[in-house]
Amino acid sequence: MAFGARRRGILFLAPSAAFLLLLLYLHLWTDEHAFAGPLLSSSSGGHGYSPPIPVKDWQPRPEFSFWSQLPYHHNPPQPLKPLPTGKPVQFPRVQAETFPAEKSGSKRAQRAQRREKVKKVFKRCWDSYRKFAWLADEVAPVSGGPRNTYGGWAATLVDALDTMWIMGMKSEFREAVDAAATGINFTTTDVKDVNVFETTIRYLGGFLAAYDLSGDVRLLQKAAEVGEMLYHAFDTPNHMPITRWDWQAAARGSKQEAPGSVLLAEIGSLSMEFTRLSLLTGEAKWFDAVHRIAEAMAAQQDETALPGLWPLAVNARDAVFNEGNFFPLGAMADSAYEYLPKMSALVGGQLPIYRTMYEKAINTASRHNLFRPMNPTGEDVLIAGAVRSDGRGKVDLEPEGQHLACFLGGLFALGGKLFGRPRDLETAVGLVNGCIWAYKSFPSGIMAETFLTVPCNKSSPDGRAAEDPPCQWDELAWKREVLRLAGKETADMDAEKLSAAADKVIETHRLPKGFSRLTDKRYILRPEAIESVFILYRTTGAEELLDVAWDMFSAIEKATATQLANSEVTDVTADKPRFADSMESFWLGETLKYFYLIFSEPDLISLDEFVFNTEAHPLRRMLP
Ligand code: DMJ
Repeated sequence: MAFGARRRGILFLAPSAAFLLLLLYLHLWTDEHAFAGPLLSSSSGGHGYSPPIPVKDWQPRPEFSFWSQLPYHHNPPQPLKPLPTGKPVQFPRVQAETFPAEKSGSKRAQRAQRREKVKKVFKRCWDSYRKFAWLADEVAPVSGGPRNTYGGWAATLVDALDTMWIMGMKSEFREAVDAAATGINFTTTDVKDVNVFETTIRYLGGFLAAYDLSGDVRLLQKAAEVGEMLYHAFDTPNHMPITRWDWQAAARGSKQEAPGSVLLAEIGSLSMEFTRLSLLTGEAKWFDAVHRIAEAMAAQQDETALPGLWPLAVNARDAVFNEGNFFPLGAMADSAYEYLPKMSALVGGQLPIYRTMYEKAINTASRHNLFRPMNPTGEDVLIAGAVRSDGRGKVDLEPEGQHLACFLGGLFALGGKLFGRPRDLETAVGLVNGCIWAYKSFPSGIMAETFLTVPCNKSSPDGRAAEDPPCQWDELAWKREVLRLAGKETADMDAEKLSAAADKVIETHRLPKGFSRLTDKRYILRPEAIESVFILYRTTGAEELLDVAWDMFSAIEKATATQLANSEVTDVTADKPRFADSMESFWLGETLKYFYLIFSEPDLISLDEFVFNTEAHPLRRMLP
């Protein structure tokens, strides 16, 4: 593997700068661990980041070289698509100009205290992982054992690396990097099928971000090892990936073909990590692989049954992205949309198709998927639902809310800033308020995984223009919907009977007002709500969001803390929710990171320097 392109770039620098860089480079390379910590100016976190360091030609450690030596059935296409290494454009500023809370000493002190509490929770979980599940994917937070859920390559360790760096846990970080460098082996696994998307966002994204922050070349080496492995999932006749990949068959050298049905999110959100890996190594094959997917999506975006959006399931075998009638924005579709503006930010606007795709998608989603849920206090909030379209004008909204879909508020805020779309910023506020409303509606203070609501009539594209009819609470309409969804006949009932019958269902299922059915009552330590609150805070500076975040954190900690760590809970309507003995790696990789960052100085991981992948791993943006 040649990393030569980046090294040659040094020759064009002014001689003195080149000499300094050379010294630095030699220093790092001769250091046994090549740890670049001293390059960073802050002791408390990751301020004062240095640019990525050019990397010596990379050879895998002999014991990890399997994937880089395994022959392809279908050689990488020639010519490869050229890397976007031109001049980045100047995007508008993403972060707010001012953060009023920062002007008050007491508020700064309060957020610093809150941040320490978040760190304490992180540290407790990390210590348990270290003690009971070192190098396993997860620690079971109640029973305490190790658990392998993502290939057995230490998912929690890799997902948590950059969080530790950001939290200033440098010795834990070093220990984890030492362990990763020698102890994580992507040439072996016990699982049959590997999820290419999860491996990309957690492992590849985790290593790349930890490298972007620390400059430790061993992390880039691990990222390239993951990249070498994953590239074999693209070794198909049309170079489209196999997203649920028979790893064992591929390792035996079997021929493979991409499946006829894959999830949109799983094929559409590999782009940021593969592109960053290519940019950091100078090796174009990873970028080529994902940019082909983006070009196919762009070519078919206007020809779907809901032009602008892609159906939930697409055909990778024939590269068909426009057949299907179901168009959600949450589970299984989400990050395909998330990566469109983020790719644009990552490559400094050099690949216009990402912005074009984003704007088309968001226009359609605003018109058809977003709606105002009827709620007792008349709060002006938005929820992102799913849509079925027959392609001939019949478009039906499924008014389901999902914790996963809460990422959209942050996305609208980011896209609104990057591309100068002020109306999207208003929509972002509505969407974030929708998730806050849902959190506040449940007795535990935490929103359920999925639920149904009653939509208000909407007359404007995103259901919240000034001319929209007021969304008035109609208790009987809500109760009627509760009974309908519970499968009860209401035609012959008068209002009193209907109300009494509904009350029984409401009591049995502990339905908060405005929620017509709880389709999944769990909370699995997901990040999306705090993610969007964090992004909205960084983009607007609105200080009330700090208290919102603290209420969320306190509720989550109260409901999920176990003796060892934090656990998924089975029912957020319960007074004391039961533990499910699971702590996914995103709790340390995402959720606690966003909580920590919102209570940090606003320039720690500035959105004008970094862009988060969907697993909250901050990747360095190309800047002019
Ligand atoms: C994470 O792995 C990522 O955020 C992904 O995009 C969605 N699911 C989880 C967290 O909920």
